[in-house]
Amino acid sequence: MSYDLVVKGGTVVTAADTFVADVAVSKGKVAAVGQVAAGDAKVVDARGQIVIPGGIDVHTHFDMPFMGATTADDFTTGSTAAVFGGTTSVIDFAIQKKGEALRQAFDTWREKAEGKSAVDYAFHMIVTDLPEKQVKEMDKMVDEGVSSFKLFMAYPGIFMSDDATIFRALSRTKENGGMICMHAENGGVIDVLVQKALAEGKIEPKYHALTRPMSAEAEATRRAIALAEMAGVPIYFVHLSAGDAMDEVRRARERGQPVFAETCPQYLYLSYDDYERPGFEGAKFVMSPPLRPKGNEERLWKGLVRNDLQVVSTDHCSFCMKVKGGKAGKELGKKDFSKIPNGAPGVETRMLLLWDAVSKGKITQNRFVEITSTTPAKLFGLYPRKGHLSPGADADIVMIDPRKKHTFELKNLHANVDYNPYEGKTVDGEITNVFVRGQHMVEGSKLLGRTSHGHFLRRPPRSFN
Ligand code: DUC
Ligand code: ZN
Ligand code: ZN
Repeated sequence: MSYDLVVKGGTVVTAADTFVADVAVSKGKVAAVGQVAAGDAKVVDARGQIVIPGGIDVHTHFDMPFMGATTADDFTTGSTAAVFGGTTSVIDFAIQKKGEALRQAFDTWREKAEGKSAVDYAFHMIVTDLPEKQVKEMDKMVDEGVSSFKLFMAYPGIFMSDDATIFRALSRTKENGGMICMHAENGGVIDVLVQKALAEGKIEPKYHALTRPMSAEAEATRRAIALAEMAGVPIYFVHLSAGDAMDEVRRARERGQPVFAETCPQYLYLSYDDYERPGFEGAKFVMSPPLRPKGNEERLWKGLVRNDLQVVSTDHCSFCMKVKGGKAGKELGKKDFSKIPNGAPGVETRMLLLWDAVSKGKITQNRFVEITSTTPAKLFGLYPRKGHLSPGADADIVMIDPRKKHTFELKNLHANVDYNPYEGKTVDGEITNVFVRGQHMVEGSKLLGRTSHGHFLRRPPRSFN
């Protein structure tokens, strides 16, 4: 058997096992895992390094218009940041404008991504408008490989759906095999709290967090779980931040309901205290849901260990602080926290932040692979093509040198954004090589592959109930 590439002698870590092996690649696919004769193949020495299936980030927003701004990263810069950070596939969000056909939103986002992504990409569809006559459009999207839909219980007037719309969408996924991804925060209550704070002259970034309490997330999570139960379908919670919301997920799972949830590194590593930074600094951390008080992160870590939470994604939604390239920044909200574009970067830092947790003994190596790659692939129809290193899988391979340390510095990161939430933080481990479908994309700090290498991934309907 002849191969194109052999990643030689590394410690292969999958969600299930850890073993020393070579990974042989032929025509972009894993051809063998074991001891192989490299022959004429290109050999990359992985001795002493960790070899894992490429990270899958199921929550990014590239080239997204939102709150009077547009995210700093388009598909080119966002996917370049992803691949340097050890993420080889992303699922981004196409957004349906009110009154628009879902198909139109899909076409718009395909155009934004086509030929401009270093990593493979798929889409969820953000549904903002779903009258009864449009419900069947969801089926067409599932047929096109967009088999998950995000709905919002927050952002009234922009994204928020009422319970009837949510129930309609959930019920339709029973017919078409789609999955609903839910942004669970009680938008009506939050709006009242925001208006009250502003009327009292409370305008600083920290009031973003103080007007979005944990119970607003827990209540919406509980309500969405009940709606999914009535519809008889699974549900997936995006960017779960609050321990109290996680408890709702845990209780539902203990009852046997198919409920899943992701959290994000910002909720594991940052806290409300970051809003108290001097001046307008707190705006860097304005995202929804907001960062929570110290102590909450320990509940989430426990939840990741116990499988109350199944995935860590990023919600990469990068806005610059200042105007850049004609795009407005977070300074839009200098005099009113409610006008700060919500979101923060994270796609490049996720894998190492989580590897650091392995090194510090918070999670095992296998759990690290499970929550960053294997389970995301399984829940969103990419498995076994993605999320695992076994013959027949795409050769999306990441090498981490566990003997090295890495310090996050804006000047070395690849996102097109003027700050980094983890600036100066040193973590254990360094990403040394990244391959996407066998193509050597990253070696150290060098980009070897093209930023047009990524393919659109059609995802099949859900295979579980
Ligand atoms: N949360 C954010 O922080 N940004 C984009 C949308 C969202 O739900
Ligand atoms: Zn959201
Ligand atoms: Zn998001």
